[in-house]
Amino acid sequence: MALLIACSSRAEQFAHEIHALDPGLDLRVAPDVGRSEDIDTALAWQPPPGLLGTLPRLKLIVSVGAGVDALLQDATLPEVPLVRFVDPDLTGRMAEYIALHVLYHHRRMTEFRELQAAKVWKYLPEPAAREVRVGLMGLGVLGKAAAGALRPFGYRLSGWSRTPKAVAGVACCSGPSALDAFLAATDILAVLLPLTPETRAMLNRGLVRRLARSGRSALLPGPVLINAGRGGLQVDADILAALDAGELHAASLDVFQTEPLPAASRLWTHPRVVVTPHNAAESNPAAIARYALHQMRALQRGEALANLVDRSRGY
Ligand code: NDP
Ligand code: OXD
Repeated sequence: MALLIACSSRAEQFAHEIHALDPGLDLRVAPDVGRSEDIDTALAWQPPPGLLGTLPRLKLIVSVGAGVDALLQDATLPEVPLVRFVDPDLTGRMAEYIALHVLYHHRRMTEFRELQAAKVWKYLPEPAAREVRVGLMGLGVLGKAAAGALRPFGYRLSGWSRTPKAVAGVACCSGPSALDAFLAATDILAVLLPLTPETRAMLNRGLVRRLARSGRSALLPGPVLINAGRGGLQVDADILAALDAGELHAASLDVFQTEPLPAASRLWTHPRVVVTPHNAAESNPAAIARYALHQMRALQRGEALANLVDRSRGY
């Protein structure tokens, strides 16, 4: 029984960590697959297309990412159980990222940075956190953790998901019919949705126009978008057009339609955009190693697998 690491980056790091935990394990690193019949588990992140489909005894795929959209795009991906990465280290990092960027925009840091560059000493009105409406798109593992990180500040939290949810301190709603009301009551939109056929290109100009622009939080100059889900959720050109038209005040984007973000993209230089390199919540190699071995052993003992992906839903 062998474990194959099929990852486009950090494969040697994962191998090092797994070997440290289980030196006796038959561990292979793609492209050195060896006898393909030996492999029952694959740890995967952007594996070479088609590779996993050539493993005749593969029984489990462990995704290095929490999001599995890229894996599911491979039509040759074997129909074996696929588990995604869910881990307190990753969850904590994402909660930090969302809290950091909500605070950044609530406290009008975009404008303070501009004022600093111009050496202008100027006060700007800032609403209290209790007046700012933060809408979380996606109330899964990461959306709930983000809510937990934001709650102590007193923000008015709401959340939108596919199916009904109950999250302490969050006004929850679900499904397409609830989306308009959710957006209309959102000043800062934080997106933690998976990329699926239903969610692709959702963050477009039409959606931005449905965000709140007035009311108790009119002290904020306009709506803000934070996207740490997937780049395919957003239409980069629409975000830029909405920013230029003043329909969107600012954005923090960790993910992009094309990654790395091409040098020619105006998102790099737009004064109201914060760009981060898809690092909102990186998977920690030691945690990945523990997780992959835990899932592999559960499989071998015939135990239930945690965090199974529902392929029909796409997440
Ligand atoms: P989960 O599967 O736990 O949660 C996904 C949430 O999205 C659920 O609440 C789900 O609804 C909701 N959802 C899915 N489809 C729809 C839809 N059509 N309409 C409304 N809501 C929908 O995922 P995680 O929270 O663990 O991760 C979310 C995403 O974050 C990942 O898929 C990945 O793309 C991204 N990510 C990004 C990282 C980064 O560094 N930028 C790092 C890690 C993850 P329901 O609860 O009803 O199922
Ligand atoms: C993930 C990611 O899905 O890092 O875990 O994007």
